Amino acid sequence: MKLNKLKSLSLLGLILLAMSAVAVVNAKEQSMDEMWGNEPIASTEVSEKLQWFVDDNYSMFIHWGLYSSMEGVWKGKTHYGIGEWIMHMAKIPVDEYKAHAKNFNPDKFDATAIVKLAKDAGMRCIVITAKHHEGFAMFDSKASDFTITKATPFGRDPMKELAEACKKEGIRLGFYYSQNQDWTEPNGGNYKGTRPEGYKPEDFEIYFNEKVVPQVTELLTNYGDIGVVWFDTPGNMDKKYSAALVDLVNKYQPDCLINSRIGNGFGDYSSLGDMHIPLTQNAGPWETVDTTNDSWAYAWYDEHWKSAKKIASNVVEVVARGGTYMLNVGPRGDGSIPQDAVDNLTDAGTWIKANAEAIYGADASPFSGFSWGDCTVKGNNLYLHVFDWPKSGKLIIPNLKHKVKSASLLCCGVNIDVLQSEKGIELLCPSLNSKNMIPVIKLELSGKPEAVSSALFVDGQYPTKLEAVFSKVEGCAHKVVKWMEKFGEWKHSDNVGDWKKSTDLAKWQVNILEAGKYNVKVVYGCYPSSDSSEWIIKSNDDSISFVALDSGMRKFKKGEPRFRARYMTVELGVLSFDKTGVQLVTVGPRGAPQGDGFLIERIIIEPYE
Ligand code: JFZ
Repeated sequence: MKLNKLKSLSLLGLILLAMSAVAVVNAKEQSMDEMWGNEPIASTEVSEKLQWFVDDNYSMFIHWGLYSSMEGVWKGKTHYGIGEWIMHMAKIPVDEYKAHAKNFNPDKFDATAIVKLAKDAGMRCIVITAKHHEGFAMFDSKASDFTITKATPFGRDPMKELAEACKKEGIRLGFYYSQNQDWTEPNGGNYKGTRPEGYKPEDFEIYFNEKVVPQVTELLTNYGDIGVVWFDTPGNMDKKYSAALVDLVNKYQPDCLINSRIGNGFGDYSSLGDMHIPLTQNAGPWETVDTTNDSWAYAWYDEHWKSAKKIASNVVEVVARGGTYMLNVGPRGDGSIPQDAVDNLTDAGTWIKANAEAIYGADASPFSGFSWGDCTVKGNNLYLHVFDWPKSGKLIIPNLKHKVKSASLLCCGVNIDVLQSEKGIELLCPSLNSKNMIPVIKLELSGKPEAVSSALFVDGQYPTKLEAVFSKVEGCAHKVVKWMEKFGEWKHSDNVGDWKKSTDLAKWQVNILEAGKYNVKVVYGCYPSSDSSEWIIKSNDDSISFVALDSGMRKFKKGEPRFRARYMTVELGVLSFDKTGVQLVTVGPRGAPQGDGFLIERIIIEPYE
């Protein structure tokens, strides 16, 4: 579906469509992100006011509102999905939702403890929901009565307390503000009640002038210096509104940043959606937003916590692609933060602080990631973050342009021996105690870290992932697939698909460091109508034919909740590489491709034992 067609749909339709329908898009077409306001910002320049953003690299996101007090439950029934959308999921009438405010008394809210957690986690900025789609102001506002100060027994202004605690501890503060969607405001975007008599879409302007402008002004004038106003889900909001908000922010706080979800191409940096860490670099300054579990807002059942190592490796992977990671916590209705989140963030923070040199102010890796981990760069230093320490004691890097002047462990300065062989450089890694979550090797090079080749290498030790995005395609195409698991829980997958002819091919350049036999796996999604289609994977010297099996991919059907993407990992068998050196691995159909689709996410080449 083309964007211009979508633009003519109503906002409600747009949101429902985005939340439910098929989201398979060609890399060239405009993607779902753009409708949510994740379209690229007009300028990719890093102006002076962006410097802290590109250097700090790691922030805390907080989703906290009236919805937090419902904890994923309405009238005894749990609604599985992102907790801040409970009003939508449970179809709560506007008056009942508003009345719930009298039960909201977050007496365990402790701004000092939250700021301490951010600091312990190694985060340098906090962005908190001042007003989410529910329309409830978590601050003292003259522009509405639906606020935490007026409508609850709590009566305090937690944004004020947080602003003071942040200032004291030197943590930057940002406010999330839902500028378009306001579910409890009769003229707001996606209002959940019955519109006032005679309502016209242009009446959005009343809501905008009477609520958005005064509230954003309050946030910019009553809470000291604000690092960022984080707007969200602009939908089809008119360009004049995005422009007016840019002017408003600039008027009161010219140094304050704005994210791309202000819409219409405005904003200082891009916010990527769907809790996704990209495999490739993006143009201009950008961030990935993600959560410590699955839901942004607290939901009682959500125990899918990211471990400390997962959090730390996500930070590394985002920095390695040149971005910033903003990781969310969802405080409970009483204001307290779940202990799992506290523990895991703190443990990851201990690692980040011990390896600060390789994180803060660090730049993107010249490589697209390694099987054992990832890299960050500062000056002539290359930092190897080894998620999976080599059992053989040897790490090989075949494609470094410059000589290694020194190699050591960042944590403790221990020297690492380096061998120069025809394969590249070999690092002789000592055995380590398991307390070092992600050992970092610092390589001081004779020049700025650069890769001489982008070929993915197969070293006989680690499995090599041939990701779809790294393939060259002939006839077929790169495809992004986005879908939701539980409601609002977006997933993202990069694929090769769109097979049309028997001659179509996806090709990966590989550098075989160790000749011999390898186990090959493929991760794919296959529609029922493509079940039994035939495929062939080839190395220079060998090939394996295989037949596709329905993996559970389902198109969006009326009456079903939404489109389903389901992938599976299948072992194909043994493939030989007789010679070392750079060569191709190819995949294509045997005969004419058939059915709705066969989507390859990656090929995995594993040592054969
Ligand atoms: C939005 C909100 O609706 C949600 O409640 C949460 O605040 C999240 C951080 O942002 O949801 C989005 C926005 C964009 C995408 C997905 C979910 N996207 O671009 O894929």
